[in-house]
Parts: sequence; C-alpha cells; structure tokens
Amino acid sequence: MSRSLQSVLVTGGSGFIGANFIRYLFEQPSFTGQVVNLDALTYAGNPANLADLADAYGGSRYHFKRGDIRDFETLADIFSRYEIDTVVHFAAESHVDRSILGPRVFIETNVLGTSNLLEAARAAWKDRADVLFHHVSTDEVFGSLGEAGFFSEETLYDPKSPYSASKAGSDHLVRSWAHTYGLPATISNCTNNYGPYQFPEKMIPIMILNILEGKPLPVYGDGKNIRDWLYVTDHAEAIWMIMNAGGAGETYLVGGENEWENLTLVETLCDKVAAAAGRPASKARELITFVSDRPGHDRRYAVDCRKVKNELGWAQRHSFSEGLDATIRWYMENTEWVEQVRSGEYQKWIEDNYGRR
Ligand code: NAD
Ligand code: TDX
Repeated sequence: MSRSLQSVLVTGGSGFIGANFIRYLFEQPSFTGQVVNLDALTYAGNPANLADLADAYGGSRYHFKRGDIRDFETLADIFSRYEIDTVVHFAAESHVDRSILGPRVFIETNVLGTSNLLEAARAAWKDRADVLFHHVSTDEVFGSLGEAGFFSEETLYDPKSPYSASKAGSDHLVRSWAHTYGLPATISNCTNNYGPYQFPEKMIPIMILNILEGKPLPVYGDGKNIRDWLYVTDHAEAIWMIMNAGGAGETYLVGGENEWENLTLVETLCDKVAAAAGRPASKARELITFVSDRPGHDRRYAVDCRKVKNELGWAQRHSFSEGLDATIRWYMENTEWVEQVRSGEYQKWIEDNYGRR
C-alpha cells in the first residue's frame, strides 16, 4: 500500500535540521500535502527560521503550533484536528555538552516525549497501513569507534553520553511500537550535520563565529576526535526518500563518508573563514585553544551507508568544501539571526509573541 504523505506532523521543525527539512519539503514538486510544525520553542527553536514559509503557506499548507511533545493532550488534538497521516520526529534536546550538565530534560523530552508521540500516533491511526512514523536519530547511539570500522544497521547499541542514551531509548521505543503494535515506523541514524540555521553551540557555527569575532577557538582534548560530516539538506533528502520508499520497520544509516579530525577541521575553517573575510589565515589559526576534554568524549563516528544508497538511491549532493563555503557565507550574511539567537532578546521576543511556556 502506498503512503498518504498528505498531512505531515513535523516535531521540532523550528530547530536546525527540522527547519531545513521543512524548507526542503516545500521545494519538492511531488509533495502536495500540508505540514504541521509542532515545536516548544526551547532555546534551540526559532520561528524566524521559517518566517518566509509561514508568509507563503501559513494557514493553508503550513501550520505552526507551539507545543510540547511531553503534553499528550496537545498531540492528540493535533492528530485529530489536522488528520495527521505522517510524523517526522525531530524534536529533541540535541546538544551533548548540555546533556552532561543537565541530563533530566533529555530523558523527559527524548524518551518520555517520544513515547507520548508514539501513543498519540497509535491511538489516531489504529491499524491504518498508509501512515508512517519516521524517527530522526543519530549515529551516537552506537557508541564510539576505534581507528578502523564503521557502524552499520546491524551494530549493537552502546550509547555513552546522557544525550546518546536518551536517543537510544527513543529508538528502542520506536522499534518496540513497530514490533508490538505494528505501527508503521522507520528510523534514520545520521552522522553530524552542518549548514544554515544551526544553533551556535555546535562545533562548526561556534568556530565560524569565533573566527569572525577574533575569539578563542576551543578545541576539546587533543583535537583528534573524529566526526563524519553531512550537509543538512542531504540529510533532509535521505529522510524524504525513506518517507517515500523506506520499508516499514526498517532502519537506515545516513552519513557523509567524510571523516575529519576536529583539529584539522578547525584549521580548515580558519583558512576558509579568513579567506571569505579577506584576512590572513595565520591570524585565525593563532586563535586555536586547547581546552579540557568533554567527559566521556566519543573518539570516532563513521557509518556504512550502503543500505540507503543501494535500496533507496540516495546520494549526497554537496561536497564538504562547497557545503562549508555555503555555511560560512550564510553565517556572514545573517548577522541579525546570529545576534537574535545569542541574545536574551530572543527569549523575550518568544515570550512576547508566543506567550510564556
Ligand atoms: P535542535 O536542537 O537544533 O532543534 C531541536 C528542536 O526541537 C528545537 O526547535 C526545539 O525547540 C524543539 N524541541 C525541544 N524540546 C521539545 C519538546 N519537548 N517539545 C517540542 N519541541 C521541542 O536539534 P537538531 O540539531 O535540529 O536535531 C534535530 C533531531 O535530529 C534531533 O532528534 C537530533 O537528535 C537528531 N540528529 C541531529 C544531528 C546533528 O548533527 N545536529 C545528527 C543526527 C541526528
Ligand atoms: O567548542 C567545541 N569544541 C570541540 O572541540 C565544541 C562545541 C565541540 N567540539 C568537539 C566535540 C566533538 O568531537 O567537536 C565535535 C563536534 O561537537 P558537537 O558539534 O557538539 O557535535 P557532537 O557532540 O558530535 O554531536 C552532534 O552530532 C550528532 C549533534 O550535536 C548531535 O545532536 C548529533 O546527534
């Protein structure tokens, strides 16, 4: 049976990947449905990320609802009011460092919030087969790799941080709802994303902004931890392909086949940002500062993404160099956005426009 894909509930659509995904969706001629973006607007959620889409499609094909996935009644109301037939679940606490400082909200949102969403979908859909619950997850659930090897769909879970443990918990819940209740569900586990609208607490935007502002570039530990980087719209495309053709109950690993040691990446960013700003690269590199390591810091992530490539025909479109150039340009051109998300004004603006949480 083919999937409806006509009324898509996107959770966390005002965050980094969610906003890029909704933008991507509205660019697809084959997507003719509506999107309901449910977002609690935490520090990481910003309605400005989709302001132009809200102008173009607001009230017709795009609906924003400020709400929390921890609140079951909100979810049940959305499923019935908008006749939701598809869920793409991004909403989460997403930053590893924050999970080390305060794990509780990660468990509440990522684990309990996901269980609420699964229950709301199950109650609304009953035994419908033309529906889909797609869960967006991370390669961090598999733990840390040594120098060789890759995570695959068969790798056993071994999360190491409160963040990755909470995401692993949510993955297990989705799998169990699929197995026990027959909920049509898919999961993607993706490597590190980068691109426009990423909150400047994550490595690439922090480094770009600090280079531009002449501030120290904090490299954790020895700088030799390895991450695999993927441009965010390539991730969005993989999700869209899974929504269309991914098998119910299946998991897909998605990655950039693009591994970088942190220090080498920071040096590359120094060179690229300095060139874009017309400044000497050597001055930028002088800003590199080694700082205490992240507790429990995973050494290396890398994924074998042959399944999504061979079965669904996915391939990334952006080379790392092009993607970084586009990202650097975006942060240089969107200084107002940067100021807004970094200032207390942002929280005030949210409260004035959307009410206190
Ligand atoms: P983000 O922190 O930028 O955005 C998260 C969004 O979820 C925000 O808009 C926030 O307001 C919203 N949110 C948080 N708690 C909520 C709640 N209780 N109810 C409703 N909305 C809530 O995160 P991101 O980087 O865009 O990541 C999105 C998803 O993708 C997450 O599930 C994350 O685990 C996963 N992921 C991220 C990466 C990455 O590199 N960033 C890689 C793989 C997977
Ligand atoms: O200031 C920094 N200095 C530094 O050396 C920061 C913020 C990070 N780092 C290092 C830690 C990591 O090895 O850079 C690497 C990338 O760090 P983050 O941007 O915090 O990402 P990471 O911890 O790898 O997790 C990200 O990718 C997987 C996302 O935040 C997760 O949501 C996603 O699941």
